[in-house]
Amino acid sequence: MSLVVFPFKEEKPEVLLRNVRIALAHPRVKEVLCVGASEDHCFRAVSAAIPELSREYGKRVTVIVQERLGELRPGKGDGMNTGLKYFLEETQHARIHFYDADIVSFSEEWITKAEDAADEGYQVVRHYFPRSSTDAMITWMITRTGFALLWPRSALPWIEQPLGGELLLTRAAAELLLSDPRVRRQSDWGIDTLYTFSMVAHGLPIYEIYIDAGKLHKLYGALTDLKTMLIECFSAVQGLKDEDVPAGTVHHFEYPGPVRQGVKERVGYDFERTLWLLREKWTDRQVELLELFPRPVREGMLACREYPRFSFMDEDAWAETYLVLLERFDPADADWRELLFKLWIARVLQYTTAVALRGYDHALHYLHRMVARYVHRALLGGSAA
Ligand SMILES: Nc1nc2c(ncn2[C@@H]2O[C@H](COP(=O)(O)OP(=O)(O)OP(=O)(O)O)[C@@H](O)[C@H]2O)c(=O)[nH]1
Ligand SMILES: [Mg+2]
Repeated sequence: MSLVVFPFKEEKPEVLLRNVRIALAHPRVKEVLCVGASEDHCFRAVSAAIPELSREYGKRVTVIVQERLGELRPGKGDGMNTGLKYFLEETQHARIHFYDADIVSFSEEWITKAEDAADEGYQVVRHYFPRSSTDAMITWMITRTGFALLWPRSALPWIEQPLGGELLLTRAAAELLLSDPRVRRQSDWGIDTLYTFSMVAHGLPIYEIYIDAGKLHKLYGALTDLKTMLIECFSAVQGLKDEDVPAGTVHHFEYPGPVRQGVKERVGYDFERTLWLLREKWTDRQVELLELFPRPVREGMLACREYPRFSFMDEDAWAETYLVLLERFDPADADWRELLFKLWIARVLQYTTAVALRGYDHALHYLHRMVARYVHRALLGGSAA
């Protein structure tokens, strides 16, 4: 039997409660836990609804505030780790599922598919979804790029959606993750990176299941939200750069189905607003930091102060930029944070205009090949043709 956990922060209670009901109705689910960032409006609404839900389904439903377990900004990481800790210390269930609370396309199928794969003996089951070619720019340009450059022989670069928050763990896998100090300290947005890293570093067999319906959820608000996420996701990779990851993890994935037109046509971000971020918030210190980067990157970025530029930030320029960032980036320094944000924006805009504009199929093929070329580069130097 399984526990389903929803970490949440300021979500719409009706969306979360709908998802709680779907989980409670599933025959494999014995208990549902909601872990709130604080006692916010959503927390109070869910707490009030629990006694009735519990009666209706005859199953235990609990809502708790996350514990302070980590060392970085208290965020989603503390939420997920609180869920893991509850699972291991307060229950005897065999498996734990995590799902984001804001998903409006959640269904029984998500739980069933994960349980089926776990029945086959996989210790970790991860959900992955069709995404538009301009979505997931942190995943592709930060996480998968970093995994390929740093651990080219491991399974890490090949995980489809390493930042996905939808996954199943067996009890043994949960124990390994929570006892990994690198996981426990990661209280912020870096938690997804750390779960993925730790499961591969521990050699756990992984199955990625494909959810055709897609993950429809709350859209990004201000770009500042994304900025924090970007910085925390990059810092998470950077903090691991000297760690070893063995090759040889069992990693299987379900072949994706045809992608619906709506997903293919979705534009992931506001191009015009993003363009102007390249011109903003420059300081003398950022200009100085640019000295550390290869000439085309330095000169291109300097020119952005006058007029947004990005065509210089192609795949190879980004790899070289990324390697400098891995050595020198300082998350405690506001100028470094702003510079990382702008460098990444240049990369995303270059990719959008040079690749994504050519169409969905071309773009997705490109992104997968890009990761493969980074793996090749890390193993053999230079870039593969
Ligand atoms: N407990 C807890 N949950 C959080 C916190 N921050 C975010 N969450 C939840 O984590 C889940 C993912 O957060 P989102 O803001 O939806 O992240 P996203 O931008 O959709 O990320 P992707 O799904 O990877 O695209 C949601 O259920 C949030 O409510 C936090 O500080 N504590
Ligand atoms: Mg979301």
